[in-house]
Formats: sequence, structure tokens, C-alpha cells
Amino acid sequence: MNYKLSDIIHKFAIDADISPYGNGHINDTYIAESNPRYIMQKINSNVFKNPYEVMENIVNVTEHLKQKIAENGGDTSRETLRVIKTIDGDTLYLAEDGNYFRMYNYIENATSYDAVENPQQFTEAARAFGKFQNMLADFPADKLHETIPNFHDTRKRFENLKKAIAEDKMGRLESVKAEVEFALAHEAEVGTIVDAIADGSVPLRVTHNDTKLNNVMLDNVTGEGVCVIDLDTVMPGSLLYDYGDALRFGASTGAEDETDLSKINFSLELFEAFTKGFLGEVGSKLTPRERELLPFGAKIMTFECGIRFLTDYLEGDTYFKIHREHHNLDRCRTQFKLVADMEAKAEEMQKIVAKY
Ligand code: ADP
Ligand code: GN1
Ligand code: MG
Repeated sequence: MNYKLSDIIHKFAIDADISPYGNGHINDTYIAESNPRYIMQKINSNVFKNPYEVMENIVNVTEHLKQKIAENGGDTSRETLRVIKTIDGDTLYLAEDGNYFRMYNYIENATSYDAVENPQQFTEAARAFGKFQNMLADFPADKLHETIPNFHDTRKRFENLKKAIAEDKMGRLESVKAEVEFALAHEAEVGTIVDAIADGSVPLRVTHNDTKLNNVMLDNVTGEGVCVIDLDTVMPGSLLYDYGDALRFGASTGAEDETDLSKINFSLELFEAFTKGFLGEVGSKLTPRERELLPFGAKIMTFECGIRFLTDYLEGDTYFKIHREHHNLDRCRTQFKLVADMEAKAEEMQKIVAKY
């Protein structure tokens, strides 16, 4: 890249110091220290093949959210992302090297956490994701582009893993025998949600699809959810994806890339905290099959993420950003440890869900 980021922000009529920000695995995120502050992102075009479609979704979704927030008497300047246009009125700036940049309002006086600090905090995150889901319940799904095809089609993810195993491009297969064995032993379950969507027992809804704890901003004073961010994957999906993915990340007793697996367990206390908040918002809307599949949703989303990390490891780390050698393998291992722990705790998880 032979241009400066400070030149790129001028294209959005902003003049400020700019520096790297956040811990996302996909885009390159920067903060512009102007007044007010802004977030600039270089879109990962390996992941998002059509950045204009991503932005069209986000503009439509955030306008819808803005209207809902206003109707509810909320603060539209903080409770939703807002796309800042370029001086030419575009949602993206195309740099000379082919990279696309976008700008958002910075959500002030709020924090995105990389780990849950206490159960109440996780309940607040759950409420925010539940409300987000509710506000989009009447969003016309046919207006949305599928920004990543088959994003949570676990069966397709499993096929991709099998292909990566067969190809073994990096010669890493020998070193991941145990993980591959664990993954293959779960084949019978990979189609459960996809099949339930196909037979209509689990409805398609407009979902976020990436409900990691650091994709929601919590208020620095009240601790309540302020704004759900990272809207690149808002698409038709299952509520089980949003519920399950949030638990995958937030109810773990350790970091996603922890190498000491003795520190990784699935916390039933945090499972309950999230379930309470999420079902408090959306519980009355669930179909019987959705309700029945809640614990399974947490497990299968964790499994899916685990096989995605494993696939990326076998393919040479081309999808998720890595910061050290074997990073994706370390991430895969925590996910599989969590899956095994959820299997051991399945009965208790069912009992907790039945309480709400
Ligand atoms: P990625 O797709 O790479 O995960 P995100 O959109 O999630 O990118 O951004 C990465 C991180 O940057 C977030 O986890 C959050 O900490 C921070 N961030 C992103 N957008 C904003 C925003 N508008 N206001 C404040 N922080 C933000
Ligand atoms: C990515 O973008 P980020 O870091 O919030 C990924 C999610 C994974 C997650 C694993 C678009 O989320 O699907 O669950 O990493 N996002 C995309 O931490 O692939
Ligand atoms: Mg993110």
C-alpha cells in the first residue's frame, strides 16, 4: 500500500490521527481521533467478495434500526451504526490498490469486551442481541444480499473440512489427527439446523450471524447494551445461530485462543445468564423446535467454528487473521474442548432453558 491512511480519511472529509483498533478477525479496523471520533475499516475482500452488496445491506439495516430506535424513544446517534459517506457520496472509498474503505460513527462511552467479566454483563449482551433481533423482525429479508453464501450451513462447512483433509495442502494433517477424528465423529449432527430450516420447524429470520461478545458495545456507566456492531453478516438465518454463537464465545471460561485447555470449560452460570437475557427478549416468539434446539444450537455453533478454524489451518491460514504460528489450531482446540464439555452438560443445559 503506497498511500497513507491519513489521506484515505480525507476522502470522508475527516482530518485526524488514525491508528489500528480492536480485535476483529476479519477486517482492518482503525480509529480516527477527531471530534467526534470515527471508525474506519478496510474491508476484507477475500472474505467479502462484493463490498458494495455488504454496504447496501448495512445502509438498509441501519436505516431500519434508526427508525425503530426513534419510535422507541432511543438515542439514534449511539444505538446504531451510521455509515459515513465519502465526499463523493459513496458508501465506500476504493483505494488505488483495489482495497475498499468505509467509515462509521464511533460509539462513545461504551466498550466492546473480549471476555465476560461477570454474569450480569453477559445478560446485558444477550438483551442487546435479542433486541437487535426484534427490531429486525419486520425487515424485508428479500432485500438482503447473502454476503457470505452458506455462512452457517454446518453441513457445507463439514464438506469443506473433508476437502481440506483430502488435499492437505500444507502437509499439516499428520499433526491434527486427534482434532480430525473428533470432527469426523460428529458428522451425524451437522445437518440438524439446516434440515429444521428446510422442513419449516425452525423459521428463517433476519439474524446477525456473528454475535461474539466484542460485536456489542456496552454502556460504560449503566453496563447496558448500547449498540450491536459488525453488521457484515446480517442475513437470513436462524435465531439459533445468534444464540449459539454468542454462547460459544462468551460462556467459555477462557479465551478463544487459550493454549492451556485445562482453563477452557463451558460455564453453566454464564449459559444461564445469557439464556435469561436472550429469552427475556425473544422467548415468546420461539417455535417449539427452536426452543428444543437451544442447547444444541450452542454446541453446533461451537463445533462449526471449530471446524472452520481447523479447515483454515489445513488450508494455510487464508481466512482468519492469525497473530502467531498454529493460531487457528489453538482456536480449534478450545472450540472442541467446549463442545465436549457441552456434551457432558447437555442435561443441565436443557434444565436451565426450561426455566426461562
Ligand atoms: P471484524 O469484522 O474484523 O470483527 P468489527 O466491525 O467487529 O470488525 O470491528 C472490530 C472491533 O473494533 C470491534 O470488536 C470493536 O471493538 C471495534 N469497533 C468497531 N466498530 C466500532 C464502532 N463503530 N465504535 C466503537 N468501536 C468499534
Ligand atoms: C469472525 O469478524 P469477527 O472477528 O467478529 C468470523 C465469525 C467467527 C469469529 C470467531 C465474517 O468474527 O464467523 O465466529 O471470527 N466472522 C466472519 O472468533 O467470518
Ligand atoms: Mg467483529
